[in-house]
Amino acid sequence: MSNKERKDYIDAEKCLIHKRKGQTGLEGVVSRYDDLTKVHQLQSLFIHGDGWFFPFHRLITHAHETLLREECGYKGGQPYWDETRDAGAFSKSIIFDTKHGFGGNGRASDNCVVDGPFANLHLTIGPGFDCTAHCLTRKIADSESVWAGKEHVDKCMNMKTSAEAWPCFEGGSREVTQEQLHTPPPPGDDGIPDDLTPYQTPHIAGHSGVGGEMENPISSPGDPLFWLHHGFIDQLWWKWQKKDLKKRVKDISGYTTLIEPEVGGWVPVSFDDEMDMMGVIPNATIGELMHIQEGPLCYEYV
Ligand SMILES: [Cu+2]
Repeated sequence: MSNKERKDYIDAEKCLIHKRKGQTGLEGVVSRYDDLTKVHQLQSLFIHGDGWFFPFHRLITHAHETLLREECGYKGGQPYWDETRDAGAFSKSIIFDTKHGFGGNGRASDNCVVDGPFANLHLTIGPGFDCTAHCLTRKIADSESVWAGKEHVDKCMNMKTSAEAWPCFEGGSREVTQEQLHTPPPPGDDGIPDDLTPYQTPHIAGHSGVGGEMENPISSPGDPLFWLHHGFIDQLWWKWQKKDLKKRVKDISGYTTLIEPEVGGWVPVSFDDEMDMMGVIPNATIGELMHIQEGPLCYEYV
């Protein structure tokens, strides 16, 4: 992106944060930007480590792009961060440029970001499920960012089914074997799963490589880098789908929740499951979100 394009995008983001009021009325929400963080925060246990991960994050990233365009006059598209280029060396990435990028690492004393366009950004949602006033934090970890590297992406890209590819991209996911579909995992004491895939994956790399707010699986959209990271992850999913599109727009795996359901038992994801945007943009079903140019979505990756 040219410096002008970068500025237009960041200016629109600042408009959502500072000039547009939140409309959901949910706890902790002040700005229109907060509405998005809130939609993610409240549903964290249903949109990570399970079959809703890919479609939910595809829709909420689209919601973000929609708000930038409709409410802040942005004319461009949602950019993504090709993290394969910076894997292992996030700290040197131009994305953290203080003039044309997203600002740098958090300061040593408290990890607060104090330079760039989001310097001293005041967050009211998070950390985690809390709604406590705090600063935007980052703690870049180059060693964690290694897992966004091409060899790790390629490994997942070459997997043939969503049951293999999705946990490989996401990490921390509960894989679903055919056998498990008929015999759900045994009840755990604390509801925290112990049969998850490793955390060393392209999706986790972006979160823990940036660190701070981004590393919080619940309130991570508080860092505007979230959208560039999830644009990257969505672009990888689409690239994987396109390798055998007819088959893969019909291929989704996993359960509808990460944790032990209190009632109803484990339910495999369905194309009829609705992704809830809490009024920010219209909801959409997983079936409508499998293709990025059909149904409510209309975009392309360049
Ligand atoms: Cu998420």
